[in-house]
Amino acid sequence: MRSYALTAWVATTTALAINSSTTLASLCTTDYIVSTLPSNLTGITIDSTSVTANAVYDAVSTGQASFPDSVYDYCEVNFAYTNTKSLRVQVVYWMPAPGSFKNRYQTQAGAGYATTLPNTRGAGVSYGAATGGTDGGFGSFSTNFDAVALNADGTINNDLYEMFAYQSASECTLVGKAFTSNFYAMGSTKLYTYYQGCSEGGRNAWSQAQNYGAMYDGIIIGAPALRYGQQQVIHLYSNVVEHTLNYYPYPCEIQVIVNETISNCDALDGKIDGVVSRTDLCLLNYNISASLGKPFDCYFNNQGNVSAEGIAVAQKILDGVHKSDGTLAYISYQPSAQFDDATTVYDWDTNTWGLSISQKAGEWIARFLEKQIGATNLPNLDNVTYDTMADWMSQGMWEFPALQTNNPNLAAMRDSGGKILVYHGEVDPSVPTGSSVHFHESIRSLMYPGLSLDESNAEMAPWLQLYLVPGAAHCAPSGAQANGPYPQTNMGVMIDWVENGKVPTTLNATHLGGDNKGANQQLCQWPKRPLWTDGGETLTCVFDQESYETWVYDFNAYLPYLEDPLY
Ligand SMILES: *[C@@H]1O[C@H](CO)[C@@H](O)[C@H](O)[C@H]1NC(C)=O
Ligand SMILES: *[C@@H]1O[C@H](CO)[C@@H](O)[C@H](O)[C@H]1NC(C)=O
Ligand SMILES: *[C@@H]1O[C@H](CO)[C@@H](O)[C@H](O)[C@H]1NC(C)=O
Ligand SMILES: *[C@@H]1O[C@H](CO)[C@@H](O)[C@H](O)[C@H]1NC(C)=O
Ligand SMILES: *[C@@H]1O[C@H](CO)[C@@H](O)[C@H](O)[C@H]1NC(C)=O
Ligand SMILES: *[C@@H]1O[C@H](CO)[C@@H](O)[C@H](O)[C@H]1NC(C)=O
Ligand SMILES: [Ca+2]
Repeated sequence: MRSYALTAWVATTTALAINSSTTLASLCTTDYIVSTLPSNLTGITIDSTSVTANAVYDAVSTGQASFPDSVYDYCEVNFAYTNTKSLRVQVVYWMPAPGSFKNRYQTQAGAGYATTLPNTRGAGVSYGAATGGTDGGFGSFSTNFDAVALNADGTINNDLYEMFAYQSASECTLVGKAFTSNFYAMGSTKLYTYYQGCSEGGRNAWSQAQNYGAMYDGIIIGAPALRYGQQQVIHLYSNVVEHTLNYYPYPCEIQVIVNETISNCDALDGKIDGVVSRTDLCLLNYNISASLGKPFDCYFNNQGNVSAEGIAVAQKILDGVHKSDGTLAYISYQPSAQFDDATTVYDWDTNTWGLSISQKAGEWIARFLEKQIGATNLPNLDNVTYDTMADWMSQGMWEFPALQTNNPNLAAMRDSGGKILVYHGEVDPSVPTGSSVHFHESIRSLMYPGLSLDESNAEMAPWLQLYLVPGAAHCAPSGAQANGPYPQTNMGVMIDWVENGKVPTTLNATHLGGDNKGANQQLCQWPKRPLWTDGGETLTCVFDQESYETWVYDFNAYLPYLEDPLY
């Protein structure tokens, strides 16, 4: 491994005058890239022998929820560096053609236990942003965190845990910013810096805002898997309800309950379009026991009438996890969301529907909490109660505090001028929508104590905004509420906000499917809620106290959590 004397390479870089007519091919060579590697980053030693470069022309991205269809050229740059933990980390940077580069850098987050999603590179590149990803130091881009989280002796690999929780993303940005500036010979020109992710990527986006706020101009956060200790275990809740009540619903039965909820709550938002834009009004006005006795008929072993047991299971799931003393351990999904976690399997021996343990929760509990190397699920739910769930949530919260990612003190980000855009599907069946609302309210009450709701929201809106997306599922539209819009142009909105000072008042969204495919739709900024007037013609954004209060929770099953005044 060689390190390069800065002065020599600065000279080379500036000698190459880069402008919009410089070809991608002329920059996309290992020699040129080696000459532009940053050599003075604290704690980072880049291995210049590891550089690879590959020019790609007319790359096509289609069907992505987080950015519009696009065609673009880029240079894919790969190299490795060693960090202060002595980890060798592989990074990838997708560099737009010089004529399309717009002085922007973006780190693109991963999802699940992966730190990078290569097929979302266009989310940055199509907006003229050099876009980066990292392997987290896990050994390769195809190695996920869960595969390396435990040491051979069953203890947690603390270095890799910290890399996953927040550090690898920030290093990717640190290296990416410096490299981008050199690659395009930007000199002192401002490089706008962004981070974007959904789900685990949304959690990591929050980790960047909380720990490295001053590093970013804009962070786009979708359906974040924050409060990881609770979030991973909530996936097991539906199964524990089924097991406890000893009733495993027919898939068709639970689907009828959802469909009935959608059709009965559709109009509460003022527009009959198959979209429940107001799950809060649904919660206040609709009782799912109304579907008792409704016939269902999907296929031969999946037909009958909705039972009281099926309704009891669905209602208990919607109620959230309560301990035996009545305290609330965590919330659930909104009414009219799909019951993905409640999926049952058919047993051909007994001809009955039975337990199918959520793999997301089972792996987390078996591998991360119980430290079973290689475990991918729990074998059964013997003796698992709601109190056991709360204990698992507590254990995760205290053992992996960096993954909670719910530190509401964002002063560093705010004070350096950074902007944060949060969006969350109103019928997310994977990360409860209310978890993003609860965190928004934590930030508001910590950072603006003593101000009224209106006053504190007015203080926050210039730098932090939350939008719930009507009818949207987890990081994507929902097939069951296909007429809902989705905010596909968040990067465009963020660029306008950061670079042009255009503060959003509503969020730009598009119908990606359904009857009005292609049409534009604005979303209401929290705490305002959508309400259609003129028979569904006109969108108004309204506040009503009773609806608001359905979103406010007290997680009183826990001792006060150090970082979160609302726990
Ligand atoms: C590294 O060098 C560049 C000039 O090439 C300078 O702008 C930057 O501030 C330096 N970074 C550090 C961390 O010293
Ligand atoms: C829903 O209706 C059932 C049956 O009438 C009733 O027992 C239950 O308390 C109601 N639930 C709520 C939340 O009002
Ligand atoms: C469902 O209810 C109807 C009456 O509404 C009844 O005729 C039918 O037998 C029931 N089906 C099953 C599978 O119980
Ligand atoms: C469940 O609890 C019973 C009684 O405490 C105990 O005998 C049994 O071993 C437990 N089963 C498991 C799988 O832990
Ligand atoms: C639920 O509604 C969807 C349309 O969104 C339909 O395709 C499906 O067949 C319905 N399921 C049941 C069980 O009624
Ligand atoms: C808003 O969305 C529409 C499509 O619905 C799109 O044409 C427009 O460019 C978007 N605005 C921004 C700022 O990205
Ligand atoms: Ca509606």
